[in-house]
Amino acid sequence: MNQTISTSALSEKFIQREEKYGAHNYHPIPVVIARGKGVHVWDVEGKQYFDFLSGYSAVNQGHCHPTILAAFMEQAQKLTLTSRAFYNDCLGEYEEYITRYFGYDKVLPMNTGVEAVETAIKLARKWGYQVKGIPENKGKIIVCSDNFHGRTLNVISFSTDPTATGNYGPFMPGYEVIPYNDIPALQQALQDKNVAGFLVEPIQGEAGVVVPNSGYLHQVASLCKDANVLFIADEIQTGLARTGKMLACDYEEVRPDILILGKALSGGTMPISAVLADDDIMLTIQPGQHGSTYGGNPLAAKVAIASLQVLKDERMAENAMEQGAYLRAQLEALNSPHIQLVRGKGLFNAIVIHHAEQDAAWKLCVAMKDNGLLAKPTHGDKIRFSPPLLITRAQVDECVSIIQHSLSVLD
Ligand code: IF1
Repeated sequence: MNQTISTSALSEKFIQREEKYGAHNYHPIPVVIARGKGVHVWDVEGKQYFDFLSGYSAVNQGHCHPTILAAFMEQAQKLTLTSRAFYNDCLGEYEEYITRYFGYDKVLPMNTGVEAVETAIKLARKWGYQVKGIPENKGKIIVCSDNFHGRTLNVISFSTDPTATGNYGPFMPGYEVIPYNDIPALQQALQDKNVAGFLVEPIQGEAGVVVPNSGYLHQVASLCKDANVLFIADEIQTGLARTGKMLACDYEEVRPDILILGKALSGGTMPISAVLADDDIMLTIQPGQHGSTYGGNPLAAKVAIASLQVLKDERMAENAMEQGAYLRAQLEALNSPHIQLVRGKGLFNAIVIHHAEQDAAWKLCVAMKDNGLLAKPTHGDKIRFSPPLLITRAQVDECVSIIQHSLSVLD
């Protein structure tokens, strides 16, 4: 190793190179990660951290999970992509596996989360015209304020976050925004006979882990059913054991008409997303009417099966439930004047910072980084705490002690 480069200077080199050659669409915490294993990552200087972001819940199974990597490497040496112009010998196995896993007739495989959201909206519109009988081009989708469903022009068309939408217009029509967690507003919006679907996050992520009232999803499902409107759940972030159940919808035993999954479907190894629905909805899309070059590729098929299997085999939902409750209790027990609120379900949590300084959450995240724990502020005063789902109780203790120690920067 070059003796003249101090450890922080090494990180600085990586950071400056990204700054110079990469678009400035992110403002990362100043840490350069080079390796990951389970709940830990290591920076280029070899310093170890707990990962409390888990790639925005893509790494629920932990970094570089051996079973997922084994499936990846085995398939990568045989066949990676055929396109959907031909059949491949993995896709059917995956389709059968995931539809049985979640109890739907069919799956439509895509890559990124936002592509799956786009797919769900296209499905809802087609169903609206072909099954429900909505007049041509009148179809409407209801969404919630403070939603986050991705970053395509269509999907930001119904964002209420000016940072996401500023100077990107004109936007796509056909959406109505209602407040989140507001049943009367939904009832009102459902009066319109041209509504095809209601798209909702079971817990709002980007808004700062906003958990709706108990019973909300149940009422949503029943109101949508009564109005002949599709209940579309974006479980891209809340799904796959993150919240302590396989799906956040399982808490209220509701079954969305269209279920959207992404992120942890690959355990963080590649972009894999999926839309699940029954035949009356899914078969409204016919050959040539939708697709993707990479969607349903054999590598993704094998990786997704392994990623789902690992969640069950290692009881990750159960562990998320147990460690999440413990984490929230321990954070509350800190009784810190700087923590206004601890909220979440399972290992999908956030703290709301109470402090006069605007950048207090950022400062705390930098202090936690220095002390060996990585997290990122969202919407200024909130910090998400979502470690990989295999975290142990002893590790939670260690993390809470790091957080406690770090909070002193706000004194
Ligand atoms: C970024 C947030 C998390 C999502 C839900 C769809 C998507 C996402 C519920 C789109 C993506 C990510 C993307 C990431 C930041 C991030 C995020 F803070 F913005 F809200 F995770 F909490 N539906 N969420 O959460 O999935 O196309 O990205 O695969 O920087 O944009 P994608």
